[in-house]
Amino acid sequence: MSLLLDNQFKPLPLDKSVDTRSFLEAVSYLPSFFDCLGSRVFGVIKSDISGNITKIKAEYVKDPERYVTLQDIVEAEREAHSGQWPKVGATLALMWLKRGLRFIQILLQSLADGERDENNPNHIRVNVIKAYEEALKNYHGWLVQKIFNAALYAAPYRSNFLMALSKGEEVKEEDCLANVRQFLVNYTATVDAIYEMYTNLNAELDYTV
Ligand code: 0SG
Repeated sequence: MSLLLDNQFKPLPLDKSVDTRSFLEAVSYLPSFFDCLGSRVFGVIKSDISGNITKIKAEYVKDPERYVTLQDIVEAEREAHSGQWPKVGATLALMWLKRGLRFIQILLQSLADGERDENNPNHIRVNVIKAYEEALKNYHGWLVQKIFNAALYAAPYRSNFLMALSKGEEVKEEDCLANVRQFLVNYTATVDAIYEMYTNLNAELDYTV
């Protein structure tokens, strides 16, 4: 079975609101995926993403009936912390988490679209660099960009990466990519909806770390 299809994101309703409980359930499977990527450099990324998820969940469990959608949490924090918002609590955690989710989206889409380095067809560096430049690079200063370069050299081979997505089973590349495409439908809609919400609420920040 496919790791991605086992943990699909839910379709969005017409108003494109993101249900907090379903979202937290879907993203909770992401951190463990980093364990099968091999290198210790992925530990840094895993703990960053896990920290974001923990912060959002901590806010949600305070009042699940009030925080039905992610927007409910962000708006409640805007009211409660008007001086610091949006650089606060779950709003900040979701701002960063959505960038990591966008990175994953662009990486998977690029693989599904068959983009590759013809001289190194079993490498995924071109796909990773594309995802990094579009989703994260603008928010990283030189030190974090150096961490990215280290992570890039630890990137798994395409065949191993696709096998990890298939939970270690030998699956035909075309079948695995078909699963990736199916996973991306709801996943992309969810990530787009979160970005749109940050734009509409004027909650996006562009500082670098
Ligand atoms: C398959 C090959 C993959 C290669 C992967 C390369 C990926 C890029 C690697 C970049 C390395 C990133 C290391 C971490 C960087 C972090 O500093 C930044 C900023 O982190 C935020 O800083 C925190 O996330 C915030 O936490 S919070 O929950 O408490 O709110 C907060 O601390 C904030 C600073 O706050 S402030 O001082 O402003 O108040 N994190 C990122 O850039 C996100 C990195 C996500 C990478 C996703 C990669 C996915 C790879 C998937 C592979 C399938």
